[in-house]
Amino acid sequence: MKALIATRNTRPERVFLVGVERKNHDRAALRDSLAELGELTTTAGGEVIGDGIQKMESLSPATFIGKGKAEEYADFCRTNDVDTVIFDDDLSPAQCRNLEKIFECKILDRTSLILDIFAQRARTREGKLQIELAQLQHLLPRLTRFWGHLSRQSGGIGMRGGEGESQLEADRRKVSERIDKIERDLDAVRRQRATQRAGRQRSQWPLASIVGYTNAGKSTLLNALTGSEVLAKDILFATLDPTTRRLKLPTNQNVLLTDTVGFIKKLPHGLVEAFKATLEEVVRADLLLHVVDISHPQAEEQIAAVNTVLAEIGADEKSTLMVLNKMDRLDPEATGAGGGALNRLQEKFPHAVAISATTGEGIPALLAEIGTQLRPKREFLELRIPHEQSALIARLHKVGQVVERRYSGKTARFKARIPPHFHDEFAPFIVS
Ligand SMILES: Nc1nc2c(ncn2[C@@H]2O[C@H](COP(=O)(O)OP(=O)(O)OP(=O)(O)O)[C@@H](O)[C@H]2O)c(=O)[nH]1
Ligand SMILES: [Mg+2]
Repeated sequence: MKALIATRNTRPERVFLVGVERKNHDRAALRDSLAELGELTTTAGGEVIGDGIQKMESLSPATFIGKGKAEEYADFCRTNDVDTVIFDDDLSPAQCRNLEKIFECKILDRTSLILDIFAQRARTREGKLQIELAQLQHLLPRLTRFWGHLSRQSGGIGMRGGEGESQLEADRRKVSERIDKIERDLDAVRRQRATQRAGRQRSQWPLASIVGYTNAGKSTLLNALTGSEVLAKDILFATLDPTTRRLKLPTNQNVLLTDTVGFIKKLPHGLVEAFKATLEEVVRADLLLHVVDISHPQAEEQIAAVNTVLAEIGADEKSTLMVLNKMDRLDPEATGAGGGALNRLQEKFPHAVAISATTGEGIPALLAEIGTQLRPKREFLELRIPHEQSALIARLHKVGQVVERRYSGKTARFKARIPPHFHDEFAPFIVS
């Protein structure tokens, strides 16, 4: 890691946050979003000095917020010695440049901040390459003028990350060469990964992936279930690179369990794109364990944000087990925020399992549910059953999933999926 936070030896970077309240939008949600932006800032090593919210009907193409408001905030920032202003929404390169002229300091958006944190966390070669690619693609068009300014500051939030930083100084041709090179390198890393995966596939163990909002307790759960020691910490995006461990269920069934990067609201699309390979584990999984921090006041919004990202990577139709974590933090008597959410979620997801990854409460029930969900796949059969065997036909509909039926002709014909242990019952009627 070349540049940790630039001001480490003096003081943390002083940051001002800006959010915009649009017509018909929920003010509380915006407050939460800004609070989260504040957490992200702290995680990146900055210190939040203040924030501002502007109400707007439509955004300014030139300066995002109104020009007058920008000047007002700029005054505050000058008086309070602010180094960096971070917007909760993505800015266009032109907006960045214009705002920079008004504020006369570094302007970042939520995406740049998240990219910065990812750059700090990346450990594996693949993770580093992916993040560098996303950084080059996002930051490059936004760094025309203020790069000179940044190089004097030698880094700081938004600007760390080995090669990427030095390359940004170079001309655009060099940068696009660098992008090509990273893409080639990533290709090689991914091929290697595919080979490893092929090895695993031969083992025929089902794959379960732990997904969820950042800081929900995914790594803690992996550790609790498999006795491994993945870093679990009360910071956002502690985990970036996936870890897979074998889990042996009480039924002796083996499962491969993968812990991976957490999701967040407004996760930059470029980053999702860049992390597609890492997230392949999620796409290929037979079962998703969606871990929710049930003690978080925004638990339900976080579930929605996770589902949005799952849809983006094409994993929204997977069978998913909801894991309501951090139960130990709920007051058992609570009828307040956490308790209410728990009831609602248990109603919405009847198979949800409530656990505490730290105390171990609910883990046996979770293991049992994983076993149930990963029972061998259903068998696809074509059957001909005489009409008079109505009890058997009724039974087929009860235990199996009938996908096609034809009652005309001497026998009724069905195409159906049935659990393998019912095979014998229907065996006499299977069409070869
Ligand atoms: N009280 C309580 N704390 C928990 C529980 N599970 C996890 N934590 C804490 O929550 C914090 C985040 O846990 P992690 O396991 O790192 O969360 P994660 O989902 O892997 O987070 P990222 O990798 O950063 O996305 C840590 O401080 C954990 O100790 C729980 O059941 N109860
Ligand atoms: Mg983690």
